Amino acid sequence: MAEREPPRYKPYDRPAGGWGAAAATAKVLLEQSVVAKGSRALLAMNQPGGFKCPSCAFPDADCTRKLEFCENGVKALAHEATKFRVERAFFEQHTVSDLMRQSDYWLEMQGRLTEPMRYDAATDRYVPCTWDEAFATIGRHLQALDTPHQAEFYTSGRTPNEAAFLYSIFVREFGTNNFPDCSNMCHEPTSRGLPHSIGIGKGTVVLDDFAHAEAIFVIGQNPGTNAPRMMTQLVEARKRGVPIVTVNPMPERALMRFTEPQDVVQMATFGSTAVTSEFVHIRIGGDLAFLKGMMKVAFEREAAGERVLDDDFLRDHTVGLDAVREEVLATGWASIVEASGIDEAQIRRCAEIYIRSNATIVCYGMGITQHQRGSQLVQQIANLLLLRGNFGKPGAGISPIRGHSNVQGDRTVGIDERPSAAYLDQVREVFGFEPPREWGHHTVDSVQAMLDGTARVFIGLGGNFVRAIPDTDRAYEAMRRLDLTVGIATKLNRGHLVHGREALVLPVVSRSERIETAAGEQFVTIEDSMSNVTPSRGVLEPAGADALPEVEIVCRMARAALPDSVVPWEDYIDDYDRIRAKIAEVYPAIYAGFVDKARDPKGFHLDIPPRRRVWNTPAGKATFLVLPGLDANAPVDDPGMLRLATVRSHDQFNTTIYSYNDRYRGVRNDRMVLFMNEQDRRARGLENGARIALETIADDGVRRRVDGLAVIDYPMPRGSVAGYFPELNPLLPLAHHDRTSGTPAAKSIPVRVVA
Ligand SMILES: Nc1nc2c(c(=O)[nH]1)N[C@H]1C(S)=C(S)[C@@H](COP(=O)(O)OP(=O)(O)OC[C@H]3O[C@@H](n4cnc5c(=O)[nH]c(N)nc54)[C@H](O)[C@@H]3O)O[C@H]1N2
Ligand SMILES: Nc1nc2c(c(=O)[nH]1)N[C@H]1C(S)=C(S)[C@@H](COP(=O)(O)OP(=O)(O)OC[C@H]3O[C@@H](n4cnc5c(=O)[nH]c(N)nc54)[C@H](O)[C@@H]3O)O[C@H]1N2
Ligand SMILES: [Mo]
Repeated sequence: MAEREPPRYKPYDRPAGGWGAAAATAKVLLEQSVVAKGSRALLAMNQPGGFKCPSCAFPDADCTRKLEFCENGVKALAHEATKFRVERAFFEQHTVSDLMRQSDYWLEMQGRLTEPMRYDAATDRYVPCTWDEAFATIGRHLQALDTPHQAEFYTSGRTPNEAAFLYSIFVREFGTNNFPDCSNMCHEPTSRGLPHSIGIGKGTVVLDDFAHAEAIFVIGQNPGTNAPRMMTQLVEARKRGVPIVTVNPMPERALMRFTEPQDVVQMATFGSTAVTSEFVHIRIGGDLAFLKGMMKVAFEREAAGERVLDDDFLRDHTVGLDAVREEVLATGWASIVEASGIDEAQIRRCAEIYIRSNATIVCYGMGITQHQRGSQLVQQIANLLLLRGNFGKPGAGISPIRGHSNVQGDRTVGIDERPSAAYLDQVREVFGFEPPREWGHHTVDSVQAMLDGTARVFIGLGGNFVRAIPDTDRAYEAMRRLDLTVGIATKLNRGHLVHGREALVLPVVSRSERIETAAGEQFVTIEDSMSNVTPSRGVLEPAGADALPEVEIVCRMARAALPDSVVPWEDYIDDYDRIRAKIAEVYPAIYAGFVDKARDPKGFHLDIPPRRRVWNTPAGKATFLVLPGLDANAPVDDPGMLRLATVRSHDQFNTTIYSYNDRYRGVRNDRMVLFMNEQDRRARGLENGARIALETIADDGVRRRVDGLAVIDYPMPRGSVAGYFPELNPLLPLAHHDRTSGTPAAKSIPVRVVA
């Protein structure tokens, strides 16, 4: 592995996308030595009959586009299709303690896992084991627990519907609803907050709506990096003259200027599109105030006799407007301006854009959800959209942009720690066992259970739990006290090195690879961020002859843990249609006819009732919610306090680090970076580029500190700073989360600089 060059920081002033993206695409295929194989696979990615991109959850365009992938999709694929392998010889060479000293990047670059391994304490190494041994170990530990609630069953969002559904049935038959999952750290405020407003915890927009929108708001989201295919929608809208309002403490490059790699003329002429027409430079956590300000403008103008609200819609379809109007009008402008950091004139301009538009889409990401009032922020977006009837008409709606390619699907098919009674009744009906009724653990609860010592087994169906969760240092200690940890994965990661007394690492067949069973070739299904369910069929040979599909691993775990199970687990291993038939039985309202529908290469859309103006709320109507106050986080009384947002670089997928560069933010060869406003830096007497330490401000007696961060001048609002996830997770206290959903408030950590 090449030595790392010295870091460089230099503002990036060219458009995002374009030739830079094309070059990065070629580079990663070369690095992973998969130019031919990768290119072949790319022709099948997001194409009818092919497989779904393993990167983000943004839907594909219709099937007319020739190539349907982006720079970061290629990175995800290249890293999956890599020619490098982590085999038994690798583990012979490295003890787990040695591996612990390597970086996340280095671990990722070692390649694909190929055979099941178990931890051997005597040599501090992973050693090969058979699949039978692995399942027997899991069965033995699960059966030995005093109660099923001592086990935590994590899911990450790359797992397809079929495996996630069976996992949820297995765990419920086993007797617990402990389903921590990546969604608990991500769009849980959408899942938990939005149902109170519109009766469903999913977005209401489909891709085609972007072609009919008259205004688009992009709040707390960095699509140029994290959902690059969405740039096509934004660029096309902008070319039609649709105003695009971006609300972000960081002026993300792709949202400012973007060259469409698919646009031959733009590429040839080095042209680009100015994507954002109105940039709102919000302070971290200022969105509640900003949204309230826009609503205030609308209410003021309504009071002055202007017809700015959709009165018919409000009368026929909503409740609760009066109380919201009263609360918003009672909030003073000075406090709104102070809390958002945005002047009144700009808030009025944004409100004008909103009021003029007859069809508005609001897209949002982690900049909204990862605050202590994340669910309320989502509800405030719904409040704003309701004012002008922006549900159930073309070109309008709320559009949470989900993260993992199947995170929404996993939720839909049962990965839910707080299942409804109706759903549990249905499971009993279809499978013939009595599922547990008490709520289980979400991610934060499960970490707490490990800290308290009540959890004893952790099983991770994908993901990299220890790196994704808050309070890294304490979490490491807690994980090490467990009896058994199991990582079901494509790649070696830190989660396999921070392990329990016994530990297993089990390799899976990945998204881009063929699944062959005794019944022939199988495919899986994926639900994207806009509720389209599509088949995904891998085309490459599996990386390891000994890897198993996730479905088979789940079935065999279930059999090992539940020898007397009433569920015919063996039936599902070979024939995935049988699983889809069961999904259809458990969810008849949305999944009726699934077995046949799944064969349509273009997929199908799951019903979203608000699109029909049907509201499954207690009132039977869309519901305005009063959200008092202005800050998205609890106040902190400390004059030196900075709010820290932990964000993704352009070269990572969550805990997977592709390189140390962050092209659009002008950073090379460094991830230990703190983006800071120049005046905040000077006020602390620091040089640009100086290495400092950050400490969390918290009153729980735990000291949280990260050293060696380079302070970089960056156009951040005063008092707001940003750095990278997962390096900064040691600063994030477990207790600092959204009250409604338990989502860690990773965008608003109160910190101070220490010398
Ligand atoms: N290439 C790539 N693609 C990915 C991922 C990846 O890591 N790499 N991760 C996937 C996953 S799981 C997810 S959830 C998504 C995440 O996609 P995003 O939601 O785009 O994620 P982040 O990079 O965490 O941050 C989003 C933005 O929020 C802004 N922000 C921070 N604080 C605030 C605030 O208080 N208010 C506002 N308005 N904005 C704020 C940040 O400046 C940043 O631009 O992407 C998915 N796609
Ligand atoms: N501070 C801070 N913390 C955060 C966030 C943040 O913004 N800031 N974001 C949060 C968010 S939005 C999320 S979604 C979580 C992400 O948390 P996770 O989903 O747990 O993390 P990933 O890094 O996506 O998981 C990567 C690992 O998944 C495995 N993998 C990849 N593909 C497959 C597959 O097809 N099958 C299986 N079984 N395994 C596979 C590989 O071994 C890889 O190492 O992190 C959260 N944590
Ligand atoms: Mo996510």
